[in-house]
Amino acid sequence: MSRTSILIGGVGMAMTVVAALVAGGGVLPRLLDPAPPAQAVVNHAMMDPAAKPVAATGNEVVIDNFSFGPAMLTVAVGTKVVWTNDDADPHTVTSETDPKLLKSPALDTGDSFTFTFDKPGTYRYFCSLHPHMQGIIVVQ
Ligand SMILES: [Cu+2]
Repeated sequence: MSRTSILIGGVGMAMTVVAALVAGGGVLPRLLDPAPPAQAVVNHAMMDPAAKPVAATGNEVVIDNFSFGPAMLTVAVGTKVVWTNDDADPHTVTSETDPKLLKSPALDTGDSFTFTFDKPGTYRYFCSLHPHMQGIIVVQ
């Protein structure tokens, strides 16, 4: 065996080791990847089975097409939540249980209702005009 072929063999083995590290570790290519666009990150998070619950954040619920969106909203204690009716029909925000913490008047198109949640808990509500419309605010 010539000196050259030994050298080539050594290089080849070194490259095999690197390839195995890359394939097995998975960390190196991730670090080298350019940052994906923001949209891709969101999609990944939504599809990642480990990323749950998929509770929405923010403090706004939009009423449209006879539904509350998001149907489930998680907020921190002290958050003022705003419901806005973007639907053509009037709707209400009404607690499911008594005493009714949430008790909005009928909200016409473009009307808003706000409520500040001071205590942690799970608050279920519905529209008293269309009881099949239901939503949940989780206060943590
Ligand atoms: Cu309604």
